[in-house]
Amino acid sequence: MKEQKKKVARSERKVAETPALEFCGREVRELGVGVGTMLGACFVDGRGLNTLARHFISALEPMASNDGISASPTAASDSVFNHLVRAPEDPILGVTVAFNKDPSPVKLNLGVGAYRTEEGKPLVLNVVRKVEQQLINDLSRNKEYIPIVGLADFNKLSAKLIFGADSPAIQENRVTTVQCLSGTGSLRVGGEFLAKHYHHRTIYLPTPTWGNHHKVFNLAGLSVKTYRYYAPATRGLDFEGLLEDLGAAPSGSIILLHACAHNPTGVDPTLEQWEQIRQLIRLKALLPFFDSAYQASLFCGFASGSLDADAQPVRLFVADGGELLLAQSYAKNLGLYGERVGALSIVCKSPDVASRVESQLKLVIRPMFSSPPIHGASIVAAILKDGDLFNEWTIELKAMADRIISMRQQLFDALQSRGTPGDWSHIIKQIGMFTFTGLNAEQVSFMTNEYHIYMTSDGRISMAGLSSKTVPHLADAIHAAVTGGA
Ligand code: PGU
Repeated sequence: MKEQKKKVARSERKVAETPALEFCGREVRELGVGVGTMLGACFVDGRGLNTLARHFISALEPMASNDGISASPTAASDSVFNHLVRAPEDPILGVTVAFNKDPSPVKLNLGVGAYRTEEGKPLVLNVVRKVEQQLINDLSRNKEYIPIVGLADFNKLSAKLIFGADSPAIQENRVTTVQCLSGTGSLRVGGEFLAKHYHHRTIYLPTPTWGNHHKVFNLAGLSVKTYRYYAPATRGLDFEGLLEDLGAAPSGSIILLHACAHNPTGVDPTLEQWEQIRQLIRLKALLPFFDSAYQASLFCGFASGSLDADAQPVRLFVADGGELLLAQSYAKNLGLYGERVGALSIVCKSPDVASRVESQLKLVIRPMFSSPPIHGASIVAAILKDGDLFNEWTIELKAMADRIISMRQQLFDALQSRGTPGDWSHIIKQIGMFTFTGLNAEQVSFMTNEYHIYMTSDGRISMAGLSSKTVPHLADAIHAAVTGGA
């Protein structure tokens, strides 16, 4: 016992003498012995305790065996990140990186889906500028943290925008809406919520789809599978393939659906096809997860020109009383790309379930970004709340949409007039911001190298990045690419 006390004293001295940042092997080992002995001293001779002490020492062994370890960063000859390989650029956002590096005066960025004016400049909507001014002038506003779920007004109004003011689900308090970081953040929060709380962890994505979907849902903890969507031969919807694949998905699977203006193909089901999809999904108890990044009818080219028209597929699913998730983005329709404004809504069977779902969504959001930003959501809430501002918004939306539609026509005409081989009618048939041209990766890289035209390698071009001035240049490039230039 005496000897044990001496040992304890010795090792305590040793610990005290050990300079905190110089745990070379021996000190670490002795620290282990010391702690083990201390434990032994407290509980007298237990054999289990010797084992515990040995265990403690062996846990420290790998650290101790490397006598060269030093916590001093200056002493390390190599970076601790030296093993990292360079990651590839993002397939979409990386197009802008490459574009920015190109000094050519004729360069054209048709990669990212972001609206540009006829002069090729980014656009801040007048209604947004106006509301921002009002917000700045209102000295009663502050920059306090907002609740974990975001601004209450923003959430309510966002749900109304997509589900309709008279939506039974809203009236019955069966919808929970939480403000998230734009469309991407809303998808991610929804994905993590499902991975944690839903009994089936497989999500089916259309082929093709927005490339980030795969990464978002994988990292959220879901396993990702695909269903057929696009038929390259017809440049249309592979409706048979879609029904077959959804029909074969195990009951309970999550199905990602683009609410409108499918990215990248610009091909949407008709309302009748949507109704068939809905019936199948409900019959098989699949769980729909809508991605609504382009709600602005006008982008989608509906003749009605009403925001409600784009929401019709979603509303079909809400009307049947079933459950669903929906991620909403204000990046494109309000031009708030960098403000990162969006929302996740979950339509539930009852108000009680909706409120429990919301309580769990808070537990997903809190450790992810704690609470969302205030500025962009305040802009959206102000516009959605006020009839006049709302009308101003729809007028500006119409101007953006008209420009995109006119670009489609101009590009189509330019290819016709050059006699470019092939059927290019899909340019005017597809809807939304993008044309899925059918150009292959080789043709795309030819157009980039020879014509300084930047686009994603799948042949998608953002029509919103074109202008009357740049259409001829693009048409020349496509013509050269398909007539053997590439
Ligand atoms: N869902 C779809 C279908 C999208 O196309 C996009 C944006 C998002 C969600 C996410 O948008 P948020 O900005 O997070 O609201 N896709 C664009 C923008 C660039 C990108 O890849 O993020 C695109 O060009 O495909």
